[in-house]
Amino acid sequence: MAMMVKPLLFLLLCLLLHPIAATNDNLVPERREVYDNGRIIDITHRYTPETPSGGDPENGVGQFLRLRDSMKNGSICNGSELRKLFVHAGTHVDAPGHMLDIYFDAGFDIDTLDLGVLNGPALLVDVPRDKNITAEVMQSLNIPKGVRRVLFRTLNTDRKLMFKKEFDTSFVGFMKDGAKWLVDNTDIKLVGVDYLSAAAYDHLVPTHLVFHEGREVILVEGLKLDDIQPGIYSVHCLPLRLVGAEGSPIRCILIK
Ligand SMILES: *C1O[C@H](CO)[C@@H](O)[C@H](O)[C@H]1NC(C)=O
Ligand SMILES: *[C@@H]1O[C@H](CO)[C@@H](O)[C@H](O)[C@H]1NC(C)=O
Ligand SMILES: *[C@@H]1O[C@H](CO)[C@@H](O)[C@H](O)[C@H]1NC(C)=O
Repeated sequence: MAMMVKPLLFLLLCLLLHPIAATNDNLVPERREVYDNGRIIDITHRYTPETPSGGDPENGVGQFLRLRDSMKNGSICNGSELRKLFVHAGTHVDAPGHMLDIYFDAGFDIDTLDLGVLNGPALLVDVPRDKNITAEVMQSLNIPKGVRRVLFRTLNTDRKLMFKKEFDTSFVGFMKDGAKWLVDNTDIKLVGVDYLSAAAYDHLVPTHLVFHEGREVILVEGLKLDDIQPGIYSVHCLPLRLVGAEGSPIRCILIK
């Protein structure tokens, strides 16, 4: 017994005296989906070379990160650079200029998005799995007036489309009449969806136009909504302040 205690004490002493050595023994970073015992849920997908992108349909975003300065090569620090990241890849947000050139030219870029809309109480709902989001589907969801932020979970989540690097055009999204119904009949200003586009592929442009025309609705796309109970949360989304860009990667979390 005593023979075991001594080395243990020694080890403990070493750990106390050499905090850096101590952390070096345990160099396995933790990657999490939830924080603080589940109170904070990360609804952002990781950005990796395999992250799907409508701009690079076959191959995902590819090698968008590069180690420009490397300590292994004598630099005083490691320094990575972002090289080529389509701003509508992975979890991202659209600005009104995405499909309305007049708004692009006028400067309605990511930096002008209302953080008040991107942050606040939000409802996570399940959409019937056998349809795209039409006016009829929107009506059937019975989203109460006054609800300003809704995250729509669809078949895309079940199909794990965001985990596949190839862009899949058969994803579920809003049909033009669904978007119009939402704009005309609800108070929803933040529309969150679980694939790269809020608009179904067949209605890509007309649906985006309906959403973006009024410059009030913000589309957050490519959210990670797996394994979360439907209901009310507090959503917090922060895009990068990309001046001149009509899209941006965005970090979104839900708080219970
Ligand atoms: C960056 O720096 C750390 C510390 O020296 C080193 O362990 C790591 O391997 C470096 N990364 C690369 C890719 O050079
Ligand atoms: C270090 O430099 C060599 C030679 O220029 C290069 O081949 C290698 O990729 C560099 N490594 C890193 C991590 O930058
Ligand atoms: C939704 O629309 C897309 C075309 O935009 C289609 O490929 C897909 O099958 C539709 N999904 C459902 C569930 O109806």
